[in-house]
Amino acid sequence: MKKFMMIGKVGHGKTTLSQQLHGMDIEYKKTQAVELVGDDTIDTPGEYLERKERYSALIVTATDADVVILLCAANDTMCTFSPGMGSMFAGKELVGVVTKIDLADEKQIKRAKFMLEFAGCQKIFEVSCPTGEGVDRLKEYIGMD
Ligand SMILES: Nc1nc2c(ncn2[C@@H]2O[C@H](COP(=O)(O)OP(=O)(O)O)[C@@H](O)[C@H]2O)c(=O)[nH]1
Ligand SMILES: [Mg+2]
Repeated sequence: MKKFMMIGKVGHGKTTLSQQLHGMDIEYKKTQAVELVGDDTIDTPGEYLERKERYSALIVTATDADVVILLCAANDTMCTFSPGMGSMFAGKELVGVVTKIDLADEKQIKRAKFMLEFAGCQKIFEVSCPTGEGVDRLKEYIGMD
C-alpha cells in the first residue's frame, strides 16, 4: 500500500483534502500533531512548514511516505515554498496541489503553480474541495485506492 504525506501552511486545506480523498465527511479540526487519515495519508500540522526549526520533523515523518504532496492555497499571497525545497525529501515522489481554486483567479492559480514547480514538484494539480474539482484526477495520479 502506498503512503501519502500532506505538507502545507496552516489553513491551506491539507486536512480537508485528506478527508475528501477518502470520501469522509468534511470536519474542521485544527491539526495539532502528525495524524493518519484513513490508513494511508499522513496529515501534518502547518506549523511544521512555517517554522524552519521543525523541518527535521517533516523529513523524519516523510521517511514513511511514498508520495509527498506539497499544498499551496491559490489565494495565498506569501511565498510558502522556497525554490528547490522539495529536495529535502530526496528520493520521494513529489506532487504539488494548488488548493482553493474556487477562491482565486487564473493569475493567482498560476502563481501558486510556479511556486510548487520551483519547489521541485514533478506534477501539479488544481483542486477545490467544496466543488470537488480536480480531486479525482489527483487521486488517480497518485494511485490512491
Ligand atoms: N473555499 C475553499 N475552502 C477550503 C478548501 N479547502 C479547505 N478549505 C477551508 O479552509 C479551512 C482550512 O482547511 P484545513 O483543511 O483545516 O487546512 P489545514 O490547516 O491545511 O489542514 C477550512 O475552513 C476549510 O473548510 C477549498 O478548496 N476551497
Ligand atoms: Mg489540518
